[in-house]
Amino acid sequence: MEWVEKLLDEKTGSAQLEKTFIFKDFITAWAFMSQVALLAEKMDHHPDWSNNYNKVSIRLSTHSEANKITLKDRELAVLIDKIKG
Ligand code: H2B
Repeated sequence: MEWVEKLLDEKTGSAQLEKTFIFKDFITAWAFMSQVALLAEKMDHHPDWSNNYNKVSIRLSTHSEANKITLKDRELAVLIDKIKG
């Protein structure tokens, strides 16, 4: 599955990139989240995300740009995909 661009508000144009990653178990999902967390901190760009056992759902947008999708979100998305492998 690819990243999906979801429009959140037609008036403001706020939107987010969304993707759900599925792993074999919780500990593998958590290892992935740990790597993404370190990357996000390095980039000063952090995901909104949730975890349910072996599933990690990630949403990316740029708060300082009216919660729109920017190059920073797209760059983080590419690097997250690389971590997933
Ligand atoms: N993460 C995301 N996803 N979007 C942002 O606009 C953002 C962030 N801004 N992480 C950063 C931190 C900002 O809040 C700090 C103050 O630099």
